Amino acid sequence: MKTDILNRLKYSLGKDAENASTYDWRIAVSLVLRDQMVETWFQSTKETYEASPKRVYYLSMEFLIGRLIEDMISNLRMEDTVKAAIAELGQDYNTIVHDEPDAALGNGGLGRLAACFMDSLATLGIPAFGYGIRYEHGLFEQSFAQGQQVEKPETWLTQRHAWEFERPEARYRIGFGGHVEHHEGKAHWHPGEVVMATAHDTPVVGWKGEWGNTLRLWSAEPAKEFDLESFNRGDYLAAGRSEALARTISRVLYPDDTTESGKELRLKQEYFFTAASLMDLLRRYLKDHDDIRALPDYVAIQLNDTHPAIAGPELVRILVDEHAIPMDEAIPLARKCLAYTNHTLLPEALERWSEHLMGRILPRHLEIIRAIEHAHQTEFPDSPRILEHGDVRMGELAFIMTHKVNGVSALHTELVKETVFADLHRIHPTRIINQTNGITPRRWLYGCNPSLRHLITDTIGEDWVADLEQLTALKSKRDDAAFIEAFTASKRENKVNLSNWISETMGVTLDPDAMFDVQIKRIHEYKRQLMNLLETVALWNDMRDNPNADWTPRVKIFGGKAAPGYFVAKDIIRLINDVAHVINTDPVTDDKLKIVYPPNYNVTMAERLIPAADLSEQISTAGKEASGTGNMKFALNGALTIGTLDGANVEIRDHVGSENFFLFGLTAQEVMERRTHHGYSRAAIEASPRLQRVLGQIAEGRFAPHDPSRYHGLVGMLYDHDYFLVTCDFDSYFDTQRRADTAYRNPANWAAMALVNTASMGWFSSDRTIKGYARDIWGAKSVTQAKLEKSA
Ligand code: 26W
Repeated sequence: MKTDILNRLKYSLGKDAENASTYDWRIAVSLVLRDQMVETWFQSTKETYEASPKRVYYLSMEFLIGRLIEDMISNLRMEDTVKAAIAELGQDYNTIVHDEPDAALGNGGLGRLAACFMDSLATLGIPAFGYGIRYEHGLFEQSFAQGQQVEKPETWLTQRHAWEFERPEARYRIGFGGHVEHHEGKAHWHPGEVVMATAHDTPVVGWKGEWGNTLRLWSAEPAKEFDLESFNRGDYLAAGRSEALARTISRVLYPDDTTESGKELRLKQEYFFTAASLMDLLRRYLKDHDDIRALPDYVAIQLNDTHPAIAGPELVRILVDEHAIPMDEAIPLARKCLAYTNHTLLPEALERWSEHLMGRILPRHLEIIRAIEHAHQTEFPDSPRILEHGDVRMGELAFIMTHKVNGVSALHTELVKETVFADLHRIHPTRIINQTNGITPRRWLYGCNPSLRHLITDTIGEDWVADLEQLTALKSKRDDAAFIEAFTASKRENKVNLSNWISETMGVTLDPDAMFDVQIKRIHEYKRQLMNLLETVALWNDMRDNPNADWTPRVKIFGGKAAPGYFVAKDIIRLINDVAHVINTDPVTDDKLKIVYPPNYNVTMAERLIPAADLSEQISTAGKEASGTGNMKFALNGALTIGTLDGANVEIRDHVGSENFFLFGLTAQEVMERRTHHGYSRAAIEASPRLQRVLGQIAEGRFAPHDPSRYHGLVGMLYDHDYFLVTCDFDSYFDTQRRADTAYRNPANWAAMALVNTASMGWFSSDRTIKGYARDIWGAKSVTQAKLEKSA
C-alpha cells in the first residue's frame, strides 16, 4: 500500500513525499483505492455479460453522495492497511480523509436515498446502473451573515474528482426543439438544437468488495466545434456561445426540494439525462439481444420521482420512430420496463409543464403524450387526464406509463391512494404498492459511529453490517449493566467529540452531559423547525422564571438549508439565529440551555451530528413527511425520537415500541379534520398562555431589538394562516418535551430505551428496501447470491 501511494503521488500527481500537499496525498490514496475497486468492478461487469441477468437502471436527478474515501476504505475492508500506510508515510489519516469535498449532487431526502440504494444494490450483488447528472456545481454552500442565509456556488469540481472515469466512448447527441415531419405514417423529429452527453463513471463497490456497479453521470458539452470564424472575426462571445449554452445544462443543481421551478432549463436537464440514459441502456441491451420486444425481461427502469418521467414518452418515441413498433404496442411495452416512486404529497412539488413549453422543447414527445393520453382515455374514459388546463401533469404521466407506483412509507402509500392518485388508484387498484425507505448501515452506523460499531461487533460479531436485523440480539443486553455502561460511554464520547468541534468552529461551549436535541433537515414549514424554536423560547422563559429549579440541561442543535427563493424558510433561519444569540448570552440560563446552528449542513455534518444525538426531532405535520430517513439514522445510532405519527415515524414506533418513543400531536386524519374548523390557530393560541407569551416576545422584537417588527409577518402567519398547525400541536409538543426531560434524568433507563432503538432498527436497512423493490417491482436477482446457491 505504501509503495502504491508513493507511486501514485509520483506518476499521477507528479509529486514526491517532501512536496506533497494534503490534497496530493488524498488523491494518491484515493487512486490506489480506486485501483483496488476496478478489479471487482471489471469482474462484476464480465459476470453480468456472461449471466445476462435482468439489469436495474435507477434514474435520479439527484445523488447526495457526500464523501467517498472512508466509505470505499470500509467497504474494501482496508481500514487497518490504509491507516498503517498513511502513518508510515508520516501523514495524518483524519487530515487526509477530511480534505475530500462532499459530492453534494442533491437537495435532501430523495437524493440521499438514491445514494443509499446504490450502496445496497452493490452489497446485494444486484446488477445495476445509477444514472444522473454530473453537476459542475452541487447544492449551494450556506453561510450566515447577521443570522441570515447566504448562498455561494458549490465548487466540488474545482479539484480533481479522484473516483470517476471519463467515458468519451459513451457520448450521445441529445436534441431539443425543432419540428416534427410526418411521412407515410412515420414521424421524423428534426431538433433545432443538439448537445452532447458524455458519461463519467464512478464504480460503486459494496460491502466486502464482492460486487461492483456503476454510477454513470452525464455532463453536457457542445455538439459542434469551437466557432473559429466568429473568433477570427473577433466576435469572441459568439465563438463561445454554443459551448456556454451546452454546458449550462449540467452546470448547476436546482436547489428547490419542494417547489417545482417550472424553468425551461430544468426541463432540459430532465430530458438531457433521461434521453442519454435510455440511449445508453438500449445500446447495451441491443449488443446482446436483437429482439427489442423482450426488453422488459432484461431491463427494469426506476424513476426517482417525476423528474425523469419523460422517460415514458422518450422510450415510446425510440420504439416507434427508431424500431417501427406500432404505437399501441410500444406504449404497453415501455410500461413493462418502467416503475415510479412518489416522494411527496405537497401539491407545489408535483411537476406540471405547460403544453406550450413541452411543445417547444420536445415537440415529438408532446405528440406521443397525446397518443398515450388517447390510448388511456379510450380504455378508461373517466380516467384523470395527463393534459389539463394547458399543463402536462408529470405525476399522472408517470402513473399511466409505469407498471408499478410506490410510496416510501406505509402511511404515505395509503395517503397516495387516498389523495393525489385516488382516481387512478380506483382504475388501477393493484398498481400502487409500498416500499418503506431505508438507510445503508455501512455509512450510517459502521462509518459514522466507530465507538458504537466496535461495541456491537465485539458483542455479536460483524455480520450485522450486511444483515442488520441481527442487531435484535442486542435487546438481551438492556439489563446488562456493563454493556449499558459501554453503550453510554460511546454516546458520551461522540458528544464530547461534537462539543469540541462546535467550540472550535463556532466558539460555543457545550456541556456534553446536557441532552443533545437535534433537528437536521431542509428548512420547510411542514417540518416545523418553527415549533421547535417556539418550544425552546417557552422553556427559556420557564427557566428564567424559576432559575433554581432542577432543570434538565438542554442543547438545541439545528442544521439545514432553505431553498434560495423560499423566504418564509429564510425568516425561520434568521429567527433561530436571533434567538440563539439572545439565549446563548443569557447568564441566567448559561448552564441550562444553548442553541447552535452550524452553517452548511450536509452529509458529512450529518455523520458528525447523528452519533452525538440523544433526542431526534421528527415533528412534521402528520401527513406531510412522506417518510423521512434521518429519523432512521438517529434511532440506529441510539437517539430517542420525539415525533408525530407521520411518514416512517409510524413504523419506527411500531418496531421500537411505543414506550421507547416520545409521541405527540394530531394524526393525519385529525389534521385534515382540524383544518375544517375556522380560526383553529387563533383558538389554539388563546388556549395556550405559554404560546401567547412566546409569540408576544417574538412579535415585539425581543430577539431583534434593533428591528422590532422583523417577525410581525411570521407571527401574523401563525395567527391567521397556520397551515401546518404549529399552534395546534404546540402544547402537546411542549408537554412531551418535558416528559423527555424527566426520562433523561434516569440515565440507565434512558440508555436502555436508546439501546432498544438501536437494536430494533434492522428492518430499516436499505438492503431490506432494495430486496423489496427487486422482489415486487423489478423481478431482479442477485448475481452473487445465485453464484453462492450454485456453489452450495
Ligand atoms: C421539483 C422540485 C422538487 C425536487 C425534489 C420537488 C420534490 C423533490 C423531492 C421529492 C423532495 C424530497 O426529497 N422528498 C423526500 O424524499 C425522501 C425520500 O423518499 C423522504 O424520506 C422525505 O419524506 C421526502 O420529503
